Amino acid sequence: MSKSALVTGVTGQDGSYLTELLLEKGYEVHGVIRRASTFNTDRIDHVYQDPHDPDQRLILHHGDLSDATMLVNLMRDVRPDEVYHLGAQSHVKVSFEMPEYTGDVTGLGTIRLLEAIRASGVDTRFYQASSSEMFGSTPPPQNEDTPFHPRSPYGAAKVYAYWATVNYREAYGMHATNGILFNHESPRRGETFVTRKITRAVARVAAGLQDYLYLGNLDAVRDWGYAKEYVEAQWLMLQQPMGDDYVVATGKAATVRDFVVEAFGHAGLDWEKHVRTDARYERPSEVDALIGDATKAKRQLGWEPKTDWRELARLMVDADRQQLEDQLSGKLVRVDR
Ligand code: NDP
Ligand code: GDR
Repeated sequence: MSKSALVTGVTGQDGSYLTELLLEKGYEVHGVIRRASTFNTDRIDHVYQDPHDPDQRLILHHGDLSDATMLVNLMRDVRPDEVYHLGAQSHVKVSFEMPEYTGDVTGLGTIRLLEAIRASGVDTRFYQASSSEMFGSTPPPQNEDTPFHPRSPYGAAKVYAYWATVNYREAYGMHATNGILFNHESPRRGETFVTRKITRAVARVAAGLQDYLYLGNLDAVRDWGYAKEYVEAQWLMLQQPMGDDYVVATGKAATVRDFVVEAFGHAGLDWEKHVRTDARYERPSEVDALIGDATKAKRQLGWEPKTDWRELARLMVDADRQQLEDQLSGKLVRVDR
């Protein structure tokens, strides 16, 4: 019999790549989507079949991480073999503007889901989308033993969710796992995260539609990997006999400025003519440097990154240029890269 998985955050960057991977592996996938006044399923439309098709293997459910009753009902009805908890208010800068909401959804939302598993009595495996933001100001390299020192309401909420996951493993013997993922990007990355903001701007500048790109701190160091590869690590973690915690990263460092130089250079543009800084994009407290040590994931999961940040910058620029060209020529734009 084929396995079933429940994915929160199915409409997000990771949710869409993970859904593709699980469908390829023969899973029945249940995704939680938020009710919105506009369509919000762009990233998964290409794998969504006609809901009237009896062989449909991607089933979407309306829900929200703030609604505990709904989560219990869903868990009881679906009884998934695996739960991938990717849903969150995931933007660090926004978390300073909406700290309480971020704590509720990103922190408490995880406890609600863990309690829904317990309340429904379903025997399942649980993946928590933990983050390198939990390390905050603790200097690199960071691994599973590095102490947390979050620098934002988002980071603090993820630390809460991390420990909740560890606690449910210890208290109730749950197969519960934290994937501590470092920044991972793709052509499907949300448009307000720095890499995508840069590559979209490069496409528009190259097309003569925009002159300037405004950014905040150019000196921040990040370890950027390719999202499509990182969801494979998420799946591998839930195939292990026991729940555990794993860092997933490339181990390679670059500054925001380095990424800008690579992205503009790839389109034959001089970044210094087009990039300006604006303090509105700075955070009240910054995370200066994140560089991961994924030795444990390599050893225990057999997982290794393949795409480095330079290649990633180039593939994202190419995708944004193509998408803009399609838009300008009036072609239907589908996210199926
Ligand atoms: P995205 O921001 O692209 O996706 C977030 C998802 O969560 C979306 O599907 C969103 O729905 C959903 N969501 C937001 N609020 C709620 C809510 N109240 N109830 C239910 N669903 C909600 O994030 P990514 O795909 O990049 O990241 C996936 C997870 O991994 C997140 O938890 C993130 O914090 C974490 N993470 C991400 C890293 C990265 O570099 N990408 C690194 C480490 C951790 P909608 O589409 O309707 O907005
Ligand atoms: P981050 O990603 O905060 O690391 O969180 P983001 O791309 O937002 O910022 C990375 C770095 O770039 C600097 N920066 C800017 N950032 C944005 N968004 N916009 C700008 O204009 C800008 N200029 C400079 C930031 O200050 C920061 O140092 C991401 C999210 O996906 C989280 O959910 C995830 O947990 C972590 O990665 C790991």
